[in-house]
Amino acid sequence: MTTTVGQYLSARLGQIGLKHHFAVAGDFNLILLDELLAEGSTKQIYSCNELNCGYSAEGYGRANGAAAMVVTFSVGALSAMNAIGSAYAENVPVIIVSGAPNTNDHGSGHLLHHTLGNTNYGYQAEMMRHITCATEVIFSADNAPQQIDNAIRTALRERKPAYIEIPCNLANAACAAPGPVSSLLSEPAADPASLEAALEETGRFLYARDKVVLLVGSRMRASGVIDLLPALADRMGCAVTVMAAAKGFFPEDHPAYRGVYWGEVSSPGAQEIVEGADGILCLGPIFNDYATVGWRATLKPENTLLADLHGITVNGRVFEGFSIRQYLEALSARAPRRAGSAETPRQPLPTIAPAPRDARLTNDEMTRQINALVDGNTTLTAETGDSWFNAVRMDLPGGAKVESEMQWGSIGWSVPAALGGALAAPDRRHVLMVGDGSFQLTAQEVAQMVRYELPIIIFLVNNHGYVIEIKIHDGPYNYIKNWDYAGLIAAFNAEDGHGLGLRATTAGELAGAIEQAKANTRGPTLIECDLDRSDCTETLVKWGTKVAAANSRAPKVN
Ligand code: TPU
Repeated sequence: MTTTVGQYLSARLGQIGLKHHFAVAGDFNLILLDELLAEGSTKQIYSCNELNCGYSAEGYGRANGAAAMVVTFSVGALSAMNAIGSAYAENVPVIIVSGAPNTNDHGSGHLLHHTLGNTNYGYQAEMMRHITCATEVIFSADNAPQQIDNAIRTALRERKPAYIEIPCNLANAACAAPGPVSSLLSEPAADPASLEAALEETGRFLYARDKVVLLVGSRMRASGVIDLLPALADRMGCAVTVMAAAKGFFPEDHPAYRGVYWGEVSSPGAQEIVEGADGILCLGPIFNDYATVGWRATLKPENTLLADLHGITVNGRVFEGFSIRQYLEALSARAPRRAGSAETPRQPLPTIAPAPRDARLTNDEMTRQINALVDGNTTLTAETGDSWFNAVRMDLPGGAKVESEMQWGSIGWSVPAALGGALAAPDRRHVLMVGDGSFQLTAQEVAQMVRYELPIIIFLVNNHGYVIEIKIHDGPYNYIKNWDYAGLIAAFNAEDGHGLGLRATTAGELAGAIEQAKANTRGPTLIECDLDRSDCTETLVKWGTKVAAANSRAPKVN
């Protein structure tokens, strides 16, 4: 029972539930790509460059639970590192596989192309080690099965990216065939003593408090247990809020929902509920400077229970040895009713009155129309910039999903990530909001949406500059060259594409463009929304001022 190293990898990717892998070809990975095609468990999807390839995989992994990508040595892998950093920061298991020099060239003193120009070829793995949870450099086909399995298993358990390096002359070398995939997928059993102690301490915490609230954070996506939250909320009867990066992680039409908690820029009433609570169950939160509005929205540790992916902290004690799934499943069966916080009703979001059809397009009107487009089957991807704030203020139907990248915050992420998400979940409607500045980083990936006929609706928010940066700290570096964004689509279509590029300067033009986008099922529709540069959300300005103040704190003097 033998296979080849490349086909072993290919079979494993299919067995863990992938239907696609992303790739950019290069001479160090061509044989590997052939092996993946020959085994055929996953479809090969091509990216314009390795950064986009990584972001596409990251977006795919969010929707599908894991993803894989294949790049060539150095010139490919080093470009992908920003995206792998994103997958690490955002807890997405992306398996990055790099082709590598022929085994005979390692340690030979041979100088190879695509390298730094010295003869030590270990540097790429050393760099990857810092941004992955497992780094496997394969030097013998015999060891490849264990090494591939270890990388994939660790990525799935840690919810982080993992790195596999395959020399170009080993991709088609013979190795043992795969064993049962359960060895990669099975979750370690919870330590019963630690889990029981954690639940008892949780009980002591909850019984001593009247106003308990659930605060859902973005690491809950990685936990794969978002679906457990409504049952926990029903049992406890308490209010539920979400952090900005977890917008949409709890159904907004559920009676317990009280909005987004984001310090001073929270949804109406949410700050009072969270900061007025004496028990806050923080589920998978990331309390960074952005989430705390420049360290201003910090919760009292004595009032919080912190549940993370592999343990909890409560009443000054730490319990580990179980997953957040195991903890929440057990808690949902025995948590006490704590309905005090739910007595405060949800305050409605400010409504935006429809603009007349011939009125100049505004940020408010654009957001109102996009919100109306979002149904329970929509995934809305929101790029860094005012798109975050526009997504956060939307009123979402149950089932709608939002994807944002608020920990890593790398502009350009959203275009390839939306492509990855659309491939992973073809039955959903995919809507992308991206600013002009961000779009310029990864714009060419729209060509792959054309190629793969993905009907993603792109709202290109042309507010003529890096408005989020203008609000944080202004300078000449925040003003960019304007492009004919809608016009790009004709170039990407070339002779055979079905993409649509439209431009809206009035409310009526936007409404018409959205109707055309809905009808265009064989490719992306990019709607360039032309806005005044000064036209942005109030929350962006308020938040930007506070984050800028935190950034400009003077150094402490001893
Ligand atoms: O809505 P708006 O105008 O703020 O969005 P746009 O036009 O996409 O501008 C985003 C501006 C921005 C920058 C330049 N936001 N963050 N940055 C800093 C930055 C630079 N490079 C990377 C890769 N990521 C970043 N976040």
